[in-house]
Amino acid sequence: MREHQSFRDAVKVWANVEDDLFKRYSGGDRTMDQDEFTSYWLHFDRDGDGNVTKAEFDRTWKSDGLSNSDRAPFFFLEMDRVADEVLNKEDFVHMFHIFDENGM
Ligand SMILES: [Ca+2]
Ligand SMILES: [Ca+2]
Repeated sequence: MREHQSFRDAVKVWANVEDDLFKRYSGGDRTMDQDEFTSYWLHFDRDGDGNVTKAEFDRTWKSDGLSNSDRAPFFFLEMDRVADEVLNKEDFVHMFHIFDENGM
């Protein structure tokens, strides 16, 4: 549970800061379904192989001008729910449930 808690905190910080981006991908209705959620995260996947590597995550984070770029590695680790050093659909499913539980 401890682990979930820190992920929730990370998500809250991130979602507040990146509200506009979140809105853009949620289609303006302020909620994300699983497809919207997945397509948001897959925009980090620069080479389109379905896996977001740490390097891709860092690069996209910076090129999007997202804040807290010093925390990007922390977010990456928190989001890598199936710990294999890449983010992909298997992780997004877990992440989505946590977002959902969190009322986001
Ligand atoms: Ca990739
Ligand atoms: Ca993973």
